[in-house]
Amino acid sequence: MASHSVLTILMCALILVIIMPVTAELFHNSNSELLSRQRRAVCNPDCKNGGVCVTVNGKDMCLCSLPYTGQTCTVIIDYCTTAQPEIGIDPKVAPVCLNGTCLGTVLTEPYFNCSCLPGFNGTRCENNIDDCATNPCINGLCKDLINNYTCSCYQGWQGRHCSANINDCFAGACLNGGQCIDGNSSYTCNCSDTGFRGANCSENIDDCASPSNPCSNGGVCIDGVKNYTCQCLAGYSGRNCTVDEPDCSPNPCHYNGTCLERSNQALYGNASLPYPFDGVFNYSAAAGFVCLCPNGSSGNDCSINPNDCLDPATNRSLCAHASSCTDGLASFTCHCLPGYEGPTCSIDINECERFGQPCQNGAVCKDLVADYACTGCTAEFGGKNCSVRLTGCDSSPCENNATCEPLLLRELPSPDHGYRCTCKPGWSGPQCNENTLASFNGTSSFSANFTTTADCTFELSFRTSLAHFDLVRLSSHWGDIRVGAHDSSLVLLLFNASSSLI
Ligand SMILES: *[C@@H]1O[C@H](CO)[C@@H](O)[C@H](O)[C@H]1NC(C)=O
Ligand SMILES: *[C@@H]1O[C@H](CO)[C@@H](O)[C@H](O)[C@H]1NC(C)=O
Ligand SMILES: *[C@@H]1O[C@H](CO)[C@@H](O)[C@H](O)[C@H]1NC(C)=O
Ligand SMILES: *[C@@H]1O[C@H](CO)[C@@H](O)[C@H](O)[C@H]1NC(C)=O
Ligand SMILES: *[C@@H]1O[C@H](CO)[C@@H](O)[C@H](O)[C@H]1NC(C)=O
Ligand SMILES: *[C@@H]1O[C@H](CO)[C@@H](O)[C@H](O)[C@H]1NC(C)=O
Ligand SMILES: *[C@@H]1O[C@H](CO)[C@@H](O)[C@H](O)[C@H]1NC(C)=O
Ligand SMILES: *[C@@H]1O[C@H](CO)[C@@H](O)[C@H](O)[C@H]1NC(C)=O
Ligand SMILES: *[C@@H]1O[C@H](CO)[C@@H](O)[C@H](O)[C@H]1NC(C)=O
Ligand SMILES: *[C@@H]1O[C@H](CO)[C@@H](O)[C@H](O)[C@H]1NC(C)=O
Ligand SMILES: CC(=O)N[C@H]1CO[C@H](CO)[C@@H](O)[C@@H]1O
Ligand SMILES: CC(=O)N[C@H]1CO[C@H](CO)[C@@H](O)[C@@H]1O
Ligand SMILES: [Ca+2]
Ligand SMILES: [Ca+2]
Ligand SMILES: [Ca+2]
Repeated sequence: MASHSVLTILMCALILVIIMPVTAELFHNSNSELLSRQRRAVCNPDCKNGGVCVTVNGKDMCLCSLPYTGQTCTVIIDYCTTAQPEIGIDPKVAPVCLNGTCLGTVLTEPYFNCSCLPGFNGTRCENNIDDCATNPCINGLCKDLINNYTCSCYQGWQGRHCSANINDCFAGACLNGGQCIDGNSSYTCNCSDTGFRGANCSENIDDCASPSNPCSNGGVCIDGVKNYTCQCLAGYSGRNCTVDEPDCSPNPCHYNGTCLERSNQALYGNASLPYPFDGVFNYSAAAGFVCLCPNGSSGNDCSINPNDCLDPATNRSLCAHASSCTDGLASFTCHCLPGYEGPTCSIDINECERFGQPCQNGAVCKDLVADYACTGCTAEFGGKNCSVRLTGCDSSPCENNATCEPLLLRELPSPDHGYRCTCKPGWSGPQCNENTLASFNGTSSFSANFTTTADCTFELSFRTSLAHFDLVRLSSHWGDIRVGAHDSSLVLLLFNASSSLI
């Protein structure tokens, strides 16, 4: 009965606590002071475990502190099954340990001890532990489970923790040798050094445009892979067409013609120069050269040189007297043979005049070709100029009344004199001091006896003053053979029956 009263009071207090906890605490304290004052007067029984004895309606009773109950507060309340309305526990509605097992009563609040199932914690195992708290999903969204979690991976990732990157690269993903770099549900291509660009390295980088056309002098650029080729216009060469090919070196113009290089832009726009320099420079017509030919030559390279040696009318050489001719530029040169002069060798040099009438001692000068002759020189003189007095007979070398004729054997470098003796009959030899074997005048003969029968040589020397005579005459059946003189020359004359002279 007593305990019932206590419970009623406590129930009343607990209701107040729920509504207004601070007030309830105050109430509880003042009530305790009241009770202890009353107990100090007379209160039995002896309350254990911190229970307080109070007198209610004249009856003493223990006011136990939790979790104890009973008359002397020695019974422990089983809070695994006891409702605790003040903290919302009602085993009739839900177990004390929501996701666990209640191990029993403990002395401190909340007076029960829950052993939680894996994945739960909290005093009543009411908390499903957040297994995602440690962010186990590296590349995905975490879903908390009971003592577990699942990861829902971002695109491109896989694995329990979404840590495995799905290789998005596939064969042929990057073209032209580009390096595929796996990404987050994607791939990228590293096109560097391939000469291509674009997402898949499919776009050939225009090397002709980076940074500008590399082909100089009008060359056409052809894009390659990491490269380009220049198609140079004629007259230019080199990888970039920067080499202006030398067209005037060495000078292609003959006869020292002036060479104008068509690639020399400074020459253009000059009305006094021939085509194309009178116009505007054009790269596509910059190959080659133009020759300014000296007078007398023509042609692209001044190699045409008309032969000025020929008379256009007769087509014969303009150089007279068989002289040779050298063609020049609008000119010709005659190379005269000795004795001729003048531009066309037409002048026969009068050597008599040229040498100042060289003939002396009354001789007359006669002009010859490249020479002269002195005619009418008296017997006393000789030499080219009739200037040498002949002294060969001065010493009277001819004997026996022979006639002496002086001779000039050699004029230069110093005169060499000689003589010729014309012997009287009966004499011979250079000085006419040798007897002849015989001499004839008119019709006479000479015979010699030979005593030998062996082969012998018969040598006969003779001299005659006759212009015509027969020295030997042999007659035979086929004709005559005559050896003799004819016009002062020794001749062999053959006469036969039908013709007089062979
Ligand atoms: C955890 O407790 C709740 C509420 O009592 C219950 O619905 C659920 O089934 C429990 N889970 C397990 C794994 O016991
Ligand atoms: C709850 O029970 C466990 C296991 O028996 C024990 O280790 C723990 O100390 C208890 N808790 C309290 C508050 O008594
Ligand atoms: C449950 O446990 C986690 C760590 O294991 C802790 O951070 C959390 O505060 C606990 N929750 C409760 C209600 O005890
Ligand atoms: C946690 O979940 C995974 C699947 O998500 C499962 O394979 C694994 O066995 C679970 N672990 C536990 C302890 O239940
Ligand atoms: C992957 O993509 C998602 C969005 O789709 C992004 O939130 C995440 O940070 C990316 N991860 C990496 C490693 O780029
Ligand atoms: C691309 O490739 C080049 C060489 O092939 C390398 O030097 C560079 O670091 C790479 N870039 C990236 C972003 O991988
Ligand atoms: C061609 O031009 C490129 C770029 O303009 C340059 O790097 C290179 O040295 C040039 N080559 C020659 C042979 O001039
Ligand atoms: C670029 O092309 C030229 C011919 O056009 C060639 O001679 C050269 O070797 C090429 N260079 C490279 C790096 O391929
Ligand atoms: C060309 O001219 C130079 C100097 O003007 C000269 O030395 C050379 O002999 C000339 N050559 C010819 C073939 O005329
Ligand atoms: C030859 O004889 C004749 C007379 O018979 C004579 O007159 C003449 O002088 C002679 N001639 C010579 C060269 O002796
Ligand atoms: C050697 C000789 O016959 N001498 C003669 C030369 O001629 C003269 C006369 O003309 C004679 O008297 C010589 O006897
Ligand atoms: C000139 C001379 O001596 N004549 C002689 C040649 O020989 C014959 C006969 O042997 C003589 O009779 C000649 O006198
Ligand atoms: Ca050139
Ligand atoms: Ca000429
Ligand atoms: Ca002459």
